[in-house]
Amino acid sequence: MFLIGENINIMSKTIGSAMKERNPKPIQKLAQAEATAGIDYLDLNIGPARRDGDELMQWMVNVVQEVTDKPLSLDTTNPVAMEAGLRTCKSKALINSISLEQARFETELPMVQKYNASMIGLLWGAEGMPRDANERCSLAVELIYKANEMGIPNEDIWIDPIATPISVEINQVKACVEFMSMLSEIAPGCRSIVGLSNISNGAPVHLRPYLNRTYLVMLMKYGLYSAIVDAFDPELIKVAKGEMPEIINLVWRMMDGEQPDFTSLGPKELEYAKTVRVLTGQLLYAHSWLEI
Ligand code: THG
Repeated sequence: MFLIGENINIMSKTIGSAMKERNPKPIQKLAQAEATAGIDYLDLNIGPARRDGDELMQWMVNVVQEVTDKPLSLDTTNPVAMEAGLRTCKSKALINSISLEQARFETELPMVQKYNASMIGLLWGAEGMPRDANERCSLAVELIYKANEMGIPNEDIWIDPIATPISVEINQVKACVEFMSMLSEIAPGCRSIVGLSNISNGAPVHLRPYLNRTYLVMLMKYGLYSAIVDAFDPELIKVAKGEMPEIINLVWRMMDGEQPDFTSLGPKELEYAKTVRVLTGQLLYAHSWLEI
């Protein structure tokens, strides 16, 4: 499993102001910490970057490349900034992301070719968020077709079905898992990715890791290729690397319909088992789900 660190992000207070002030130190410190934590790619999220976006992205890429050789995932809605970043990357970059919004794919699909990059194909349609797994499939087919037409091979397309918060709606949480189980059939050779922390948006901060970890294991059942994650959750990284096989086994068995005897489970197993119940919709989500 490929892990992409989410932490260099304009939404973060320290990083946001470091970007604004062009102060490299906090950004470099975070990049090094993510690399040490076991992350494979670093996501650089500069947001819409309407003013001086190209200069900012180029500066960010240079600042990060001074301290690490990790490949970069570039996240901005500004295509001029995207191209400036791609020009500056030393290793094969990942464009985060290209959707079916016309303005986006018309300008950015050619960049995948030109810079020999990979792309995240975000399943966001002309009418916004897909409502279920089938709509995700149609969007995936359409997007892959357009990319293939431009000469982009499937292995450079990382499909993102868009993970959504459990605190908002369970059906979308299930649809994302269901889609993942269908992807290898509809798009052989394509890769997959999710923004994992989306699942726990709106949950109390100290409880977010339980949702993130369990949802990751659930998606891994269907061969999830990569995830954008919080680099500073060591247990998440462990489980992603397959280092907790007994936990992975328990989650997968529950997804196949097995109901384990909760009184026989250890405390760590219980955390995951209880969280599977809410993420599969067997139990309605409430912030107190671990106490039930
Ligand atoms: N798909 C793709 N890209 C994505 C997402 C996706 N990029 C953005 C997002 N979703 C994934 N990245 C994050 C980054 C941060 C958080 C969630 C998802 C987050 N941050 C904390 C917060 O906002 O409360 C803390 C921020 C801080 O202070 O550091 O939750 O789905 N392709």
